[in-house]
Amino acid sequence: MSYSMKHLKTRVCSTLAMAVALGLSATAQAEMLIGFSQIGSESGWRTSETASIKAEAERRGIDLKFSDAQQKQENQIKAVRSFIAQGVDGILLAPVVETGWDQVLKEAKGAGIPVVLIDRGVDADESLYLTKVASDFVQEGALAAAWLAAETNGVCDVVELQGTVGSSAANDRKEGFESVIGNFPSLSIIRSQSGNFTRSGGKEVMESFLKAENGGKSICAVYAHNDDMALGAVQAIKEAGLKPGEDILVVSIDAVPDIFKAMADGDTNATIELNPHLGGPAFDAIKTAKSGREVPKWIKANGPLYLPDTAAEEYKKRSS
Ligand code: GZL
Repeated sequence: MSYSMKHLKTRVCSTLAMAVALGLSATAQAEMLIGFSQIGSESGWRTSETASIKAEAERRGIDLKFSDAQQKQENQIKAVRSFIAQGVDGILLAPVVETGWDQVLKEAKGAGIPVVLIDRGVDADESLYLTKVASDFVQEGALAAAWLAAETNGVCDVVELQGTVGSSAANDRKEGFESVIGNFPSLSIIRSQSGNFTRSGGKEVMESFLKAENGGKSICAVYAHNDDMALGAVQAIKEAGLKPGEDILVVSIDAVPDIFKAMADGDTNATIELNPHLGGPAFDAIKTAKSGREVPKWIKANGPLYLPDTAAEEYKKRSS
């Protein structure tokens, strides 16, 4: 082998060795190793939540192992078991539905690994998880209903686009909305079905409601458990020859950038903000627990209601 080839080989080997050493030292320096089982990417809000949590982990020097469950609980359970096997310092779990978590949460607890529920809750003993970092969905549903009652003087036949069946977000947003409209005898939900938090799901279900309700003429408003379904409903209402935001009022939750564009265009009427920046409080909770200090069982992250008067400005702020 010629000198230059031999020299080149030595150079490549020493560079590789240095890269490995640097890589190992970087891993060794990671503040924490955290597993994150995310539901999927079903909505604009979910995508921004994932991006925010990844960015926060990066900023803190946390080594984040990410798993996208494609909205399947069995994939989330597999991911949590894999994180346990990796001996992570903590687990973030966004539970797609409320039930079926006891066994895997017991396994994490048995391994001494704290689990932080992020964005949604579970129907399991509180002792099985460290804390829940999430909004109060009941309050969000109640706020949506209070706005609609004020907007319609308590007289409105509403169709409801529910979120994922069995999810705490859908269950609680429905509960909150119904708790308020129960005070208004002429404000009622005439049809309700899940659009699974997706834009296409919202459009399909709204099309069926319009067909069933005299082309939509007997529908006063649509309450969508998230903005993506509301935007799908807006498309269906337009295709039925009606004016969304006028012929049929539209109220939803999440406050994603596109809903502010729709509001500014007069197609929707109100949205309630759902904070996607849940990584910071979640990582802090794990650190607090590891230092032996108490963590509250629910770390709330609620947001305000937005109306068309600030929509253009909010859209500009959020889409830049
Ligand atoms: C609620 C969250 C919901 C959002 C949807 O906190 O779980 O799931 O409202 C998302 O956009 O799909």
